[in-house]
Amino acid sequence: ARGILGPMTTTPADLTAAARDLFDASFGGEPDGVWSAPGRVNLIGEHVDYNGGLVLPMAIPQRTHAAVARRDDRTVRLVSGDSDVQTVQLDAVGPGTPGDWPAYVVGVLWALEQAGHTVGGADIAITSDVPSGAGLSSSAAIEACVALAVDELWGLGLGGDDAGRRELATACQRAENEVVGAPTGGMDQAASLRGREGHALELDCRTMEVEHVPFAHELLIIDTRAHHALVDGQYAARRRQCEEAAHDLGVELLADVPADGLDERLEAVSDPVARRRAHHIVTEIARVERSAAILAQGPDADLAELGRLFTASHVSLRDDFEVSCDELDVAVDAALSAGALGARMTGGGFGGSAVALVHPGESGPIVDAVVAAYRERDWTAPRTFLVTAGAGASRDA
Ligand code: GAF
Repeated sequence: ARGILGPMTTTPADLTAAARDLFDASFGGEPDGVWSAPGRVNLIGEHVDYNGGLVLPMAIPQRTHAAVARRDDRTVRLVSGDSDVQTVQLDAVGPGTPGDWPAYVVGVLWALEQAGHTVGGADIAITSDVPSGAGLSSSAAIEACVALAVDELWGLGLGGDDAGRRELATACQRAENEVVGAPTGGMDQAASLRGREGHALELDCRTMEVEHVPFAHELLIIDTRAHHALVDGQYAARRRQCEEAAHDLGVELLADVPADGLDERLEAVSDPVARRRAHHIVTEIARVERSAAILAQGPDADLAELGRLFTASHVSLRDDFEVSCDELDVAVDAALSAGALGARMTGGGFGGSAVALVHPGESGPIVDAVVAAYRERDWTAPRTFLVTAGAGASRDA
């Protein structure tokens, strides 16, 4: 019994129709439109965004769809495929309120108001095939499709170009940081709103400037289905350790630390744990730069070298940054033994997904090897799927 491979069982058209149906069943009638936004996989550059370095994510074909109608009051009614209708008053939204998934939706409205835009209430029905809790940014996908819908329905004029989308991404990140209370960087929201089909996003997280790099290869995503506790606390702890190292090194951001003579430079970091965290960040940024140079070679790109960089990134995340877990390590090791060019955990870690770079048409044995390794350990079977770079957020209907 293989993991799920190949085409998705739902299509974007199915999900658009499902969002309309859910809207009608929950609120009655037609929405003003349906908008969608993708999850993302990060090729390389993990935990680098909040350290101001370069990252290389891409949008995936899996998307979250929102059927939305504008209201004349300040009430937001929202429903998703697996929850009942919830009602939130916009004036009650703020740091920590509301809890749970509605925070990702109304947090965006709140953040846009905080940025000086005029928005109001809405009825919102959400459907999605982005696996949640899988490290594939289902939360950024919700934020991004809601942001694009609100932008259009209130005439904010931001969704039509990259500069405007960058502002929407900032609002989405602020919703997540301040309303949800997760101290993330801005990579995921940028990938979801600014991604381009067939391209990875070379994102400079200091300036939030983007370059779209053609990337046509298929990637194998392995969702370990491991969801570890304490994730939020651990993520925040990593951020603090990076800030501590930057402080000891006398720089604002770890992206300011040159990679040459690193071990000597890092002697200035007094805490050995913070030193290892900084070692990961500085070496990871160098790996992203090399990966970007490889992708710039286009069809002649040296995929074997890119694969080695993937694997080195995993080792560094496992040993220096300590955000991997057994399920991710086993997935990576099994994929490599079965012939993957490279493999690594992707996203925040502590569970979630691994990504493997594979020769075209050769993912079957790799999936078999990962599934067998999980079966041997009596672990829940992983979910696997092949992806190519998908499009950023859009209006669909
Ligand atoms: C999560 C965060 F949301 C991102 O901002 C990023 O830090 C990532 O973990 C790690 O690279 O997805």
